[in-house]
This record gives sequence, C-alpha cells and structure tokens, in this order.
Amino acid sequence: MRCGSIVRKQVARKVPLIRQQSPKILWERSLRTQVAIIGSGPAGLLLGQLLDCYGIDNVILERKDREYILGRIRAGVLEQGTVGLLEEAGVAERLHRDGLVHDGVELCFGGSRYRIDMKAATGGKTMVVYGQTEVTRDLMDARLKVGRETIYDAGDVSLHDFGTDQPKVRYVKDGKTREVACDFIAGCDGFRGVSRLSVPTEAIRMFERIYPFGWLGILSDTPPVSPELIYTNHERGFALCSMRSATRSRYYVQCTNDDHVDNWSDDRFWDELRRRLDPKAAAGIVIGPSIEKSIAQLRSFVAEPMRFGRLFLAGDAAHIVPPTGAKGLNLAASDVRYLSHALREFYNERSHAGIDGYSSKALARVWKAERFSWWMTSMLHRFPDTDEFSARIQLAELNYLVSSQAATAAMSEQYVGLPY
Ligand code: RFL
Ligand code: PHB
Repeated sequence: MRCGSIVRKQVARKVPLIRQQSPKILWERSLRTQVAIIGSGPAGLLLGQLLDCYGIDNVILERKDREYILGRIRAGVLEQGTVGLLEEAGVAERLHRDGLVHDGVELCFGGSRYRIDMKAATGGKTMVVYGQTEVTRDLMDARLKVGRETIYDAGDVSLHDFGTDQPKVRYVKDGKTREVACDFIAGCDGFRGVSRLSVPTEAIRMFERIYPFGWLGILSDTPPVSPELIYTNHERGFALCSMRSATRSRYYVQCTNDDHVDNWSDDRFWDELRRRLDPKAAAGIVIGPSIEKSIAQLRSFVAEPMRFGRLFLAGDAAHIVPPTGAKGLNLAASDVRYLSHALREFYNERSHAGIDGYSSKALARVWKAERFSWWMTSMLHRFPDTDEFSARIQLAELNYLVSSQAATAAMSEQYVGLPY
C-alpha cells in the first residue's frame, strides 16, 4: 500500500492482547506495541502516521478526547519542510487543496508597511498557511483509516522502566488501570505533559525565558485584511494579522500577562488592532463577531537532552518558542522526522546510530529556531523596560531588515525553515 511517497510496509508484528490478573490491581487489558506514543497533538499523530508507513506498530495514549483537541486553535504557518513531511506521511491532499501558499510577509512599523519577498530571497522557498487544527484532523482521519489504535481519555498516564529495554506505560480508563508494554516511549505530550516530568531531575537540564506579555488572539469569519501576514511593531505593542482561509481571519495583539479575555469585547479588540496598524490596513480591516478568543503566554524553553534511555521527547514536550517566528509546530515536525527515521533505522537495520544521535541532531535545529523566535519577539514587542532608546534600536533593526539584501535573506531562510 502506498503511504504518501513511502511504500507502506506490512505491519511488522501482530499485537497480542493479554489478559492478566493481579492480586492488587485488575489489569483489564494489556497491550504490546513497538512504540507507545503519549499525546495526540501534531507531534504524536505525525509520528504515529510515519511509523505506520514504515510498518512499525504504535499506540497513542491521549488524555483528552478528539473533539477537545480539534477545538484548540493554534498554529497557522507551515514551513516547506513540514509540508514535505505531511506529503511523505500521505496526509497532504486537503492541505494542497485548501492551504494558501505564501511567498512573503509584511512588516509594519513607523506607520508604513514593507514587504519581505521570501521566495525571492531563498531561491524559491514558500510557506503554506493551513491551520494546525486541519493538520490534526487530517492526521486523525488517516490514523482511523489505517486502523492504528488511539486511546482517548487515558487518565493518570505514567511511564515506567524506560531505563531498561522493556519500558511500559500505564493509564486509567473507565476506572481500571491498564498497561502498554513497548520497545520505546515517545513523549509527545506537550509542555504540560507527564513525559518530561517523569525524568529524574538530575538527568535533565532546562533553559527558560518567560516574556512579560502575552498574545490575545481572535478568529473571525471575515476576509483577511491583506493577502500576506502583517507583523507589526507599534508603540502600543505588537500586532499580527494572519488568516486561515480567504474568508477566515486570525488576528493577535500583544497584551499584559495578567490580562483576561473577559476584559476584551470584540469592539475593544478591533479598535486596538486598528490603532496599531498603518492607516491603509486599519481602514481595510473587515470586522465581525469573534468565533474564538484566547490569550497565550509567551515562553522560550528547552529541555536537554531529548532522550533518556528508551524515552524520547518530541515537540512542545521538549521545547517551547514564542509564536512570533511561527516555529512551534514546525519544530515538532522536524523532531518527528529525526525520530521516525531513527526508529526505522533501528527496526530495519538493527542500528542504534539514529536513536543515539537523535537528541543532539534535534537540539541543534531547536536552538536555531529558539534564537530566531527570541529575536523576532525582541524586535517586534514592547517590553516593560522599552525606553525611547530601545524603541529606536528596534526601528533601526527593522529598517535594516527591509533595506539590506543580506538581512532580508537571513530572516527569510529562517522563516521558511532551515534545512533538516
Ligand atoms: P501539543 O499540540 O500540545 O499536543 C500534546 C498532546 O498531548 C496531550 N497530553 C497528554 N496525553 C496523555 N497524558 C498526558 N499526561 C498528557 N498531557 C498532555 C495533550 O492533550 C495534547 O493533545 O504538542 P505538540 O504535538 O508537540 O505540538 C506543538 C504545537 O501544538 C505548538 O508548538 C504550536 O501550536 C505552536 N504555535 C505555532 N507553531 C507554528 O509552527 N506556527 C505557528 O504559526 C504557531 N502559532 C502556536 C501559534 C502556539 C500558540 N499558542 C496557543 C501557544 C500560535 C499560538 C497562539
Ligand atoms: C497564526 O496564524 O496563528 C500565526 C501566524 C504566524 C505566527 C503566529 C501565529 O507567527
């Protein structure tokens, strides 16, 4: 069977269902699989799909239900490499039909707008605007089709024995404790998941910066103000005009960390957004009722290493970036690319080289994206200590960026995605 650009292998192993009785706990059902994946976000689902393509059995354990996950509004911009990976996994049909190919972005500062032609600056690379919700839906549908198991509403997930070659994951469902025995555990359970927290503190190092502001985002069924994204530096704070389709807009304004969505009526949001844009964009905004409104905190975070024996961390479980560079989902995808290839190498060639190199390979790319996202955030936001001098420095940097070919090229190659 074909699986994107990969020829899907026969499932390597039949998964036996074992019924066990224990004097203490009733093990209602135990599963055996090759890779137990914790978390059914984009990282877990994409890993599951790629492993399926390689004939590697896997089970996903997710603490929420499908509808909850599909209700989360998050990322919107996919790097070309991420699109390639979704193609490889055989889930890019709807993306190619409905996604919007973008050749560049606009920067708005000092009351004017400037276009960065990223396609020209990178020798032809582009991005695709396609919501994370849709990526997730496509991956969930593909998983249903191939019949791989996802256990939703899995409570109290716990990781065991990943320092040995017989790791296990336990969870509670319908009041009963169940166990999945596996060869490897993939911790794809996001920033607040259990996987990273299961690692002994002396085995892990963490690096973090919490920014003194958040993003208030709204989704509205109104046409986007401009065909490309507008990133805005304004004395009242950052703003971003993005979109999901020709009829659905996604807008953000910088807010304080202690702010609350209840403080923001739709009218207040539209007024604030317009005040931060250049006059033409402000006049062109089509307003309408919000269909979603939320506040996201901005954080940079990296955990090192990303492998602990037979446990691998991938995506937000291992690192967080502020959304300013549109890198979070794309980094999750690049981790999954490295990890899926490493596991394929292990099963096909009995080679440990890929799994041994996973952490350092992934972290090298992660830190570059961390730096880029931090830089974009620093250049575009108003910090509590932004004085007139630092505001002028930000404007000088933006002016340099839009007037220097070298600076434009450096920003573009990072925004469209560094090579794997
Ligand atoms: P996720 O998506 O958080 O999924 C983790 C899953 O694990 C489950 N889980 C557990 N399951 C079982 N047991 C437990 N104990 C569990 N704990 C958690 C959760 O329920 C969830 O289903 O992590 P993943 O897969 O690593 O994906 C990462 C991305 O979601 C994230 O990086 C992006 O959304 C970040 N991001 C953006 N990334 C981009 O590449 N481009 C963008 O344009 C972009 N925009 C954004 C963003 C994130 C934002 N927010 C909300 C912070 C815009 C915003 C506003
Ligand atoms: C989005 O559309 O949600 C989006 C786009 C670009 C970003 C962050 C978020 O940098």
